[in-house]
Amino acid sequence: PMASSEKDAALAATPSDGPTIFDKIIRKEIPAKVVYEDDKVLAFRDVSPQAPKHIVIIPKLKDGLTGISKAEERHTEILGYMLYVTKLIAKQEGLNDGFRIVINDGPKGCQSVFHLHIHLLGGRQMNWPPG
Ligand code: D5M
Repeated sequence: PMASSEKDAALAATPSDGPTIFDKIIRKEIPAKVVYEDDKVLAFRDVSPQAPKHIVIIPKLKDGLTGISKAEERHTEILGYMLYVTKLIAKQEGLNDGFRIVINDGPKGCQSVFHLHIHLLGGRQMNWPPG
């Protein structure tokens, strides 16, 4: 289950369009375990893994995408591309028997970082319904 501190962090987080910790990761100002990078997206291991494999996939250009709830029609190309890259990473990570993709949005979705990101989770049996 999600550690309560993670949930508390999400509930305490203030939605904002300003820079986030992910900008520092993109600029390599703080270290991250990068598993995939190209000109449009960056993917790295989650610092607080909720599964044996837990990877965060982000667009390098936020372009107003603080979260999926802020998506506009101009974002459809990057959104589709992020899903495709997520599939490539799942394969790269050997998640051949299945995996979970999650996008948290807003306080009730436990979003804590306001730069759109896809969570890729795998390496164990996932459960449904999720917590
Ligand atoms: O997910 C935000 C996720 O970002 C959460 O699972 C922790 C992760 N995170 C936060 N800071 C870092 C750093 N510095 N490296 C790697 N991963 C990080 P949310 O969906 O907003 O709750």
